[in-house]
Amino acid sequence: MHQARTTCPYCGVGCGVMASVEGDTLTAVAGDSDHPANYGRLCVKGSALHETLGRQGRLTRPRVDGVEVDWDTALDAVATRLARTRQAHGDASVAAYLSGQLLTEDYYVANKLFKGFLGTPHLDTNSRLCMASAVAAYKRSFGADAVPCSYEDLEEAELVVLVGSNLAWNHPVLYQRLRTAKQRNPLMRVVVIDPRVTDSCEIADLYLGVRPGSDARLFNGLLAWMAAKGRLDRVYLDGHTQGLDEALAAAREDDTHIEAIAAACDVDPERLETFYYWFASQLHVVTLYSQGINQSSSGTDKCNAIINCHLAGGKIGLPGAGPFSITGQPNAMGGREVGGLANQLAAHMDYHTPGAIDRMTRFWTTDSLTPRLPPGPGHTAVDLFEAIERGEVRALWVMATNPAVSLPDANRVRAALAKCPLVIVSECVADTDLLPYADIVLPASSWSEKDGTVTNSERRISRQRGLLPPPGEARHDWWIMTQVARRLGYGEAFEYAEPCEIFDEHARLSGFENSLDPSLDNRGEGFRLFNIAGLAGLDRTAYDALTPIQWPVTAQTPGGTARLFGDGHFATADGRARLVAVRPQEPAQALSEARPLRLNTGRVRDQWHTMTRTGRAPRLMNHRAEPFIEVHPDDAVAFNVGDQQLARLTSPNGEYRARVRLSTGQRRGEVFVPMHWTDRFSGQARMGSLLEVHLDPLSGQPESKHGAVSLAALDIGWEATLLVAADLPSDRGWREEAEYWTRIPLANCQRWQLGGGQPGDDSHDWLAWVQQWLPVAPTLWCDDPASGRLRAAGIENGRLRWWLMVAPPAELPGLAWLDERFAEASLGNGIRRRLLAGCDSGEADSGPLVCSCHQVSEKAIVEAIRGGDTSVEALGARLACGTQCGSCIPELKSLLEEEGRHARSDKKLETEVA
Ligand SMILES: Nc1nc2c(c(=O)[nH]1)N[C@H]1C(S)=C(S)[C@@H](COP(=O)(O)OP(=O)(O)OC[C@H]3O[C@@H](n4cnc5c(=O)[nH]c(N)nc54)[C@H](O)[C@@H]3O)O[C@H]1N2
Ligand SMILES: Nc1nc2c(c(=O)[nH]1)N[C@H]1C(S)=C(S)[C@@H](COP(=O)(O)OP(=O)(O)OC[C@H]3O[C@@H](n4cnc5c(=O)[nH]c(N)nc54)[C@H](O)[C@@H]3O)O[C@H]1N2
Ligand code: SF4
Ligand SMILES: [Mo]
Repeated sequence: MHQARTTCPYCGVGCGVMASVEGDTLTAVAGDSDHPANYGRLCVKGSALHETLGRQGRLTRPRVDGVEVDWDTALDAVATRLARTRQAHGDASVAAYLSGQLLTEDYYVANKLFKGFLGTPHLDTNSRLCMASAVAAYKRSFGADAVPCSYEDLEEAELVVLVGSNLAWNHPVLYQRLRTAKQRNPLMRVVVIDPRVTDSCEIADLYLGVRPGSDARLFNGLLAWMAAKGRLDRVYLDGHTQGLDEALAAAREDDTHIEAIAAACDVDPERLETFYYWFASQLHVVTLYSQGINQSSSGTDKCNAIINCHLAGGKIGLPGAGPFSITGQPNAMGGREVGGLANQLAAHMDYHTPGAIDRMTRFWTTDSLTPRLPPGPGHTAVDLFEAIERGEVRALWVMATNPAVSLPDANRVRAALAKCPLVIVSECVADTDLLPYADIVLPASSWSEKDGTVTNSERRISRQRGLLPPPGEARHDWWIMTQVARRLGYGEAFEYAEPCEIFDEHARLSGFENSLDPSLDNRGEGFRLFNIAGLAGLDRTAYDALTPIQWPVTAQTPGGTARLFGDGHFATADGRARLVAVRPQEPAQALSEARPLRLNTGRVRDQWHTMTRTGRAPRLMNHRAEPFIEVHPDDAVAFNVGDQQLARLTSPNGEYRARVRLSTGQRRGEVFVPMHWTDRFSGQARMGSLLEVHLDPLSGQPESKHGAVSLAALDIGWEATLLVAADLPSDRGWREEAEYWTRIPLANCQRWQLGGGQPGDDSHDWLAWVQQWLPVAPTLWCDDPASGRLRAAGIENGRLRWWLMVAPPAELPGLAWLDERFAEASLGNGIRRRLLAGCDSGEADSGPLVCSCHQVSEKAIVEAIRGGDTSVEALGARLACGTQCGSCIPELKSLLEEEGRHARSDKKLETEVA
């Protein structure tokens, strides 16, 4: 066994991971205590990483037109078909759609191949759905796509504003760092701005539950307030910025009275002014923003409205200060560095950067090859799929993303993919919603096998290390592309033997004709802030030993750079930052009588995107086992849906079916749904099918947070839970028959949650039904015709093969016990007798899991609280919940509060009665 350092492949925090490897197996993970992103911590997703690995469910052989082939045949097919398409329809008829989950080395090769040698500008990335607005705003203000801050700034701030970010769930380790810093510094304040009460509110001193989409008005109001109260930093503004007057004039076009802004944002005026006062009176302020800001039809402006306030107060370039766009994917930043966005070239050069195309051409020229870069930017993600629909783009290579799920109006995207003459998909897992559209499927290596670098949210470059051999014939993404390049005649430009050679070229390009001295006087035309020339020339050993480092890394800053713009010089031609005039816009998607509810979409704590990884770890399925619709209780009454009932959301584009969760943290008139469920996991729970396309005109980022939908109960006659042994075929029959289905992988069986039939119709013959779909006849059953309830089980050769309960899932027994029975080689008589009850003691389901690390249920926690535990620490001491990764601490706190409230109102009742 040996231990190796690598980096977590999930979120942009970029935690260092210590992996234990035994032979070909990664047996355990722990936080790397030396890594400056996490200092030893991991969140629940990170600590379950080893449970998501294994050969099962992986793609292991290339496939062409549905037939498994060897690599030579597959690569020949890719090369010939790409060449044929270009010959018949021109360079711009081929395109690539990439992802912030590729390593920098993969990304670099893709960009070089498509833009440099295939000569097409159409290469974009899922970062368009994620970071594009933040990038566009940084460039407008700073002249470069540069995040000024470090994680330490969160700890050193006096005020941290979380706006449009649910940090507690989506960047949990950073949230833990912030939480700890706040405990150490009682003067630190945290403000959360989000239409939804999220777990991040746990540490909030002030919460502003804004009307969705109203953030630009709120920050414009702040700018005007600072000006009115004499809180502008005139010295900083005069010395280092431009554009204050225009920005202020734009902010003053709307009524700047606190009451007017508060009304527009639908928040309490006093609370709003408190926030303004806190922001204006502290110097050390970090505003951390994410998808609640970016994913908007005016996201770039919203980012700039935030940046304006920081520039106006001189709250930037200092410890504990700055506008901090937190990135989502592990390598969203790396993609930005190599030119993964269609409007960029590479190494932070744009098409319009003077001399850039020529510089790139010279840099990529070899003895016998001259690249042919396109003259201008290509289609951004959503436009790209429209160009496919129109038949202009006729060949698409997708790597490490799933546009059939994650793009808005995803059903239309699917239709475009179905029409596209050539779809190539590089993917790790065998079963995704995208693969049915692929003509050529290429099996890619995955985390723990891949070798390269990623850049996290604070510009820190870390190594992901290849520790295990890829399964079967899976290959690294960069290798696949170099093989295709060779077949197309570009071999000489792609002669990489290993990732360190690609990284070296990337590092050299960053310093190529780039002024090395980042002082103002020396900034020539070609100056780019992104510069890692100090990391050029690393050989294999040095590359393997690379420790995490923040760019820029140059001869002057060999140890990296924690904070940018400390000298007040920005990357614009005159060195000054720009304040931008922002005119607040409403969400582009209008509400109407037919679609009265605002649709908010986002993430849950234990799942990652389309669940291709996290869906493989049963313990991550318990926090939110089914897709859901979060609804305010008053709306539930108005729309006639009940807690835990099945319901549907509709828009003209699609329908979404899931279970209702009532939540007072939800504003009235708004619903929230998770982004994670696909057709692999549920019948109709893809949020992307509900959204219409509305793009930010500056960044091309779609508005994924402000859809419009209607809500209604799903009219059905029955609900059932079916557990099926993992090795039995999961027949599609019951999926097609059900009005609602969700598949939930457990350790030893698959759980199917089903709903169907007509209300009031109880004529279903369940024993016949089960025999229709499963090869094992019912062995035990008990039913209650009066209530329509039934429980049954199928046993074969002493082994439990399936278990069925027809009743609402609220009546489920704890499934852990039953799941274990599926692993038993022979069920004893005593156990058989208890099977229908589904448990040892006749206990009901222990409910959702709160602590995924120690598998502690909500029910156990509530019992402990009722038994006298009054703090997170006490609960931890008794049940161990919250003691490992800490991700569930906000939920523990809210359970403590909730129970405390109940106890108080019970007491009140008692006194009143007395
Ligand atoms: N567990 C988990 N973590 C993840 C991911 C994951 O899939 N799962 N994905 C990663 C990725 S790629 C990303 S991009 C990040 C995203 O991280 P976040 O941006 O934190 O994630 P979201 O849940 O999409 O949205 C954040 C919040 O924006 C709020 N919001 C919606 N509309 C508005 C608005 O008009 N104004 C304001 N102020 N807020 C609004 C939502 O209610 C939500 O709470 O997470 C990363 N981390
Ligand atoms: N409505 C709505 N839509 C959204 C969002 C939202 O908040 N609301 N968020 C948006 C955001 S911020 C993001 S980042 C996207 C995410 O959405 P996607 O990128 O579509 O989701 P993933 O599930 O991460 O897709 C990654 C795929 O690549 C595969 N993969 C993983 N690693 C590798 C690799 O190394 N090589 C290859 N070849 N394949 C690999 C995985 O198995 C998986 O199928 O969704 C966006 N869409
Ligand atoms: S916070 Fe969690 S998901 Fe994000 S990098 Fe760290 S361990 Fe991975
Ligand atoms: Mo993202």
